[in-house]
Amino acid sequence: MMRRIDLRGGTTPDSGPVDYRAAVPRAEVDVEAALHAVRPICEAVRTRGVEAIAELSQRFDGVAPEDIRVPASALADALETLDPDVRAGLEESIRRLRTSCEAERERDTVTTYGRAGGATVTHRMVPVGRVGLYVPGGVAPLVSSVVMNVVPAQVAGVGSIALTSSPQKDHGGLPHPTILAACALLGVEEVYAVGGAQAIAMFAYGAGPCERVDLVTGPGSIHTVAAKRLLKGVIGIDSEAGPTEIAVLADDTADAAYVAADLISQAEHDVLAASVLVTPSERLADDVEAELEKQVFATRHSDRIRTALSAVQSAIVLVDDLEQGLAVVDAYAAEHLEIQTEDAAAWAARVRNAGAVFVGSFAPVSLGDYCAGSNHVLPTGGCACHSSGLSVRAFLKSVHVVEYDRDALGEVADHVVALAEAEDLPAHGAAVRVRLVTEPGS
Ligand code: HSO
Ligand code: ZN
Repeated sequence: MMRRIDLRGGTTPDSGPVDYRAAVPRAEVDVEAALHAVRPICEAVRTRGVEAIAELSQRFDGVAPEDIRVPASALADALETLDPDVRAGLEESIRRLRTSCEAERERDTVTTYGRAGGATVTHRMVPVGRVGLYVPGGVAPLVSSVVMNVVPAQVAGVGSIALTSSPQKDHGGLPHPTILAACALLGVEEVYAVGGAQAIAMFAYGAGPCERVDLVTGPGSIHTVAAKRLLKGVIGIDSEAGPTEIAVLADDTADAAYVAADLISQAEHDVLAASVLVTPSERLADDVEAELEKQVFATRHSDRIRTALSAVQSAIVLVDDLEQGLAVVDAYAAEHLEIQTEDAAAWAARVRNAGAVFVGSFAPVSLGDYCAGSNHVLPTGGCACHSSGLSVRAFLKSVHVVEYDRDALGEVADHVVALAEAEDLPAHGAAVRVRLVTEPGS
């Protein structure tokens, strides 16, 4: 079902560095074409607000609610009728994520300078004022994404949180009731029934009852990704989240049934999802193939999964050893990386590029999708080499606060003047000198 890429024997001492990133291709995601499509949508929302949103919702979702703001009664009703097992799962997910977010929240830092300590620079951490959170509601209502977006924003101390998800025809033009219930559980009261690029534009420009936001986060379709890219600058955005990816680095000690189950779990999301196994063990590769056949046959979304696993972005990559395997997965920079090897923790400690690393046999990606305590909004498409998953930090910014007294300023004055002269900006130096030529108040 999965094609094989054989990289064995590819690293002789003088063959030079191998471009492993190119060796494992990714799905073709044409953001340029999507940019072209979303430009007029964003412009329509900017100029015509809710009227344009209604037309677009009708066109793309087949339904346009009378009012884009979800009424409080609908949130309360959704929580009331929520399946108790789902409620218990959400509560555990919230509890675990909140605990790790609280531990992670950065504190202010204060650095002191000067012989008498009369100078300080403080990095004061300030939450973003207002955020717009996007939760996909299309193919599957990703209720867990409500938790993953809201909890870090709340722990950061964001004062104003709005959330949006596409209107559902089957639910009277409201977002999926489980999504509404999760909002109610988390105390999010400002919820909109708007999806796609028009939702991102609504957040960026404001429309009807929705005031503009400072920052938009959350995963979404290619159209929401394109809209975020287009409107970056008008709003801040988190890293782009495209089709989901799992890479597994495994050796002979791995259980083929576990590896296959995990490759399947992420392929379940999307025909564009990528599942990649990197292993030095041909025996494991064969066993995983056999397990895939068995397990895919028995699962509900087997068509979608089979398509994703046999597509160009999924592969079993054979390597000489785990050292080469590590180089491959590091170059690939997967959204999710599982290490199922002997000494898994030691290999995991050497990984530099991955959205999240899952260590050993009992930490599958689907644990992280819901209840590990980590966040599942993670960089895809190789962006893990420069970006991080969603966290409290995404909702905080720092303000640098500079406090110097006269003596402390005097200690550094000559340096400021010299640097200002070097830039031919003497007035900069003068603004320091003027404070030091005479005693204060004389
Ligand atoms: N694996 C997805 C998140 C998700 N899975 C939500 C299930 N629900 C991207 O990290
Ligand atoms: Zn998932």
